[in-house]
Amino acid sequence: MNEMNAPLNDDPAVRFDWTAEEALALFALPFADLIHRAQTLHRRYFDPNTVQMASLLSVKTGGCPEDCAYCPQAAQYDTGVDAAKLMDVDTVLAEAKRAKDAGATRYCMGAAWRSPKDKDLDAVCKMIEGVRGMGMEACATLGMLSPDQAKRLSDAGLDFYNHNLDTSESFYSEIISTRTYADRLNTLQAVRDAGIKVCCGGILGMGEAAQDRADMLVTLANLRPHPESVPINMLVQVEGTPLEDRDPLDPLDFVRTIAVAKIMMPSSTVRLSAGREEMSDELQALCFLAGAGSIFVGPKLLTTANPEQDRDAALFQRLGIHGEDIGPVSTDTL
Ligand code: SAM
Ligand code: DTB
Ligand code: SF4
Repeated sequence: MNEMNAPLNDDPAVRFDWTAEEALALFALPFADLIHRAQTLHRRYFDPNTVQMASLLSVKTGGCPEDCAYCPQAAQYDTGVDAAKLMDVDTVLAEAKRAKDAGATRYCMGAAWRSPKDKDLDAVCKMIEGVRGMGMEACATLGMLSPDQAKRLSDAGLDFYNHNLDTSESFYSEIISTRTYADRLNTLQAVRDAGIKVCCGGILGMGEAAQDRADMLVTLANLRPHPESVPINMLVQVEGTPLEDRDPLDPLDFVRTIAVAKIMMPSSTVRLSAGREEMSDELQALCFLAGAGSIFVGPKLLTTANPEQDRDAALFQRLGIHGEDIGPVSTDTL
């Protein structure tokens, strides 16, 4: 098993009763103390010099009916992203094979849907079966799911489902009006009930307050078990979206959020997700020090740019990081 499930865990550091005050107190720690604490907990579960590399493919791009204010794929914003139909299964599997040959061990497929139609799920299930048949783990992010849909994905062999809370419940309504925070939590529950591992995190730099970052982490860390993966995205400001001109977040507050996420969910993989294209190598190094154990690789995320693989390879070499698919290391070896 790659990422350890919290119920199997008797570590008192893996808790589900976090308060916003505790989270804010972590954010307020001196930077060195915060990073030290996060890195110490990270080492309890992960090899600190190994970073997992995940590949991402947009299998259905653009034309989305939702109004997520950050998203270049929302049909109502003029962002230059053209709407495309769901890719055919063979094309997706040919791409997946290329990723596998390049060393990927997990393949993530994203679709710009509010929720999938049952007919679309037929094709997505074939994609999942194909990816699993190549010996890779499969991950998907397709929008909201009903319990029946989650069950179908589980039966097809889906390992992970990505569905982000994105921000705190109180800031959420300023970012998305077409669905509720409760809708998001219901999908997460359906995914969990279907036996699929949960990948759930958020976006920073949308104009949220420190309290919102703390509240989002409290909601995530009080899910029982914790999401196995926690993607922390830095907003990619896309022209045409309502958030194109947001004041950028202090990069050290981004690092702090990764560290607090790691302290609150130490056995989970915290993923340094969108926004790396704009980050310096030094900022990414701080994120790894704060406990980020995974990145997306390849020149494109879903529609926006991501660092070229040679830049990542050079960064890993400078840092002595080994890039691979990782799981938690045994605590008795540390
Ligand atoms: N439509 C599905 C959904 O919303 O769940 C799946 C795809 S959606 C693009 C996946 C995630 O990408 C979003 O939840 C959000 O966290 C992230 N994302 C989208 N646009 C972003 C941006 N401009 N900057 C950072 N993260 C972004
Ligand atoms: C996540 O939290 N970040 C990834 C993945 N899950 C699917 C997506 C980031 C998308 C950034 C905007 C884009 O490229 O369209
Ligand atoms: Fe659609 Fe997902 Fe983008 Fe929201 S984040 S507009 S649901 S693709």
